[in-house]
Amino acid sequence: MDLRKFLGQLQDSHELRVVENADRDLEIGVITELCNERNGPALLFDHITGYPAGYRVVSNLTATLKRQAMAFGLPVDLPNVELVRRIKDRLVGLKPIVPVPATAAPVLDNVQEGEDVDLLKFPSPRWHEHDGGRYIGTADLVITRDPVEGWVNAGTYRIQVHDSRTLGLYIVPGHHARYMRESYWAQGKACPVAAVFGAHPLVWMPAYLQFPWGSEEFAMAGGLLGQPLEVIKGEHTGLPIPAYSEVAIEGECPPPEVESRQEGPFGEWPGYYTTGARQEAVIRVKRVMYRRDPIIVGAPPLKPPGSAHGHYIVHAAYMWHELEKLGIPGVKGLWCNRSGSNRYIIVVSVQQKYAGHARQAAMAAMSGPEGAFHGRFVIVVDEDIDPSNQDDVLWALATRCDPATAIEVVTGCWSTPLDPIMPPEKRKAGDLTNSRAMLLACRPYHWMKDFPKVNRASDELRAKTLAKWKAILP
Ligand SMILES: Cc1cc2nc3c(=O)[nH]c(=O)nc-3n(C[C@H](O)[C@H](O)[C@H](O)COP(=O)(O)O)c2cc1C
Ligand SMILES: [Mn+2]
Repeated sequence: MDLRKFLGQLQDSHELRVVENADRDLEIGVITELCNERNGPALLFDHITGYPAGYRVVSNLTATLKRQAMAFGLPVDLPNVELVRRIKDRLVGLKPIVPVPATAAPVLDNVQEGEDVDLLKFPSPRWHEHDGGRYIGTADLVITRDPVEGWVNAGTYRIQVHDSRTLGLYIVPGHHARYMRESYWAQGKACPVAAVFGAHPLVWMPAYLQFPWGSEEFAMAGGLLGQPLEVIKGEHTGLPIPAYSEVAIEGECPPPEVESRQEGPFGEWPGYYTTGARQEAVIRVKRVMYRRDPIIVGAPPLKPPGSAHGHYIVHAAYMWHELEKLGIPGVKGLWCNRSGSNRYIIVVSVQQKYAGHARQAAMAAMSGPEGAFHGRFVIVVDEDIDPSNQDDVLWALATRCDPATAIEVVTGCWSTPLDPIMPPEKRKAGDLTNSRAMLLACRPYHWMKDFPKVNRASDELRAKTLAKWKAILP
């Protein structure tokens, strides 16, 4: 599946703007941020200062609900939670389809090996002012094979450009490639790696979803696309590489004692520079492949509620899917609040069917791979609350959540070094956990029937009044 086809669709719908003569140092990043705040179109940067025409960067690709719906081929005017539901339904029925060898491979338009590799020819942006370098990989796919079990993972982990043949790779604890890499290192070997910078949104998507250990993201991409992903076999690594990738590399990640470099600082998804600059492992690049006029897809983290890729919509769908898989009944909606950095504030609406149901939903929402990864608050609301409506959710919290009895805290949960509120001494001790709060902002089940009625006019009365008094209503 081809990113360029999607860009064509965006263009036809006036959802793509070409920007010329921007500088890869900060200008692309800040234009992306400003345009994102204004709910603007996707941005295709061309004629980037100091780079040949055709060496492009695209950002804000699926930043809005509309463009996210377009990526899935869904109607573009669905209400928030309905869009999430439709995406969730795709994930529920997802059948993995294994990749097939490609019949055509545009990624091989240009190939350079060894000394001829020059990663500096790509206009990798320095996205934010205090970033320590330029990042070619923000919306990337990092491909590795488990040396013990043999399956292939694809995950999105940020990649910095150190020099013409060296990249920095940052993977947080708990992510799959980190364990694969450590297995190679334990044998004293370098870990073979391929990476892709620029793919169709549905090819990329599984790489940032928390599929369980052992589940191959490329097969999931095939399921999402409804057809097998076409791949080539990497000459150096034997790893599968999507044939329509815009830019791809192959190389190896040596043990950190052999080589590591300073990575970061980088403006991260919670909206801070938390991890600062550290020594991290590198990728020594052996081969670079790219299409004619390559397009790097960029998804820089933006201070919430900014979201350059709108992936909070897909996270919500996946978390809802996890609740269904666990058999939690009555889930009417799920939303990842944008100000909550996509995953710090998860809101689940539930039609309560039995005592303890709301609490069960809250615990389940924190327990699947997607919901468990670095969260903070889970708020459960009743079915009359739209979880995507912040005012409604805050009203429910204000009026249906008794702090003494309906807030529960769990400690020792899966977090990451990116957590801005992790105390320095805890971080130093290597205790990279955080706590979670469950807020049951729903009517207590055992006296639900006696809970005061809501004083908003009924839908019938509103409709009747509207019809009669339309003229006086603003
Ligand atoms: C735009 C974007 C950037 C990300 N950057 C990183 C990163 O730098 N390091 C990391 O470990 N996870 C990062 N993630 C999260 C992982 O991609 C995500 O948790 C994924 O499920 C990991 O794949 P895995 O489960 O196969 O390890 C990023 C996600 C997105 C959407
Ligand atoms: Mn994985």
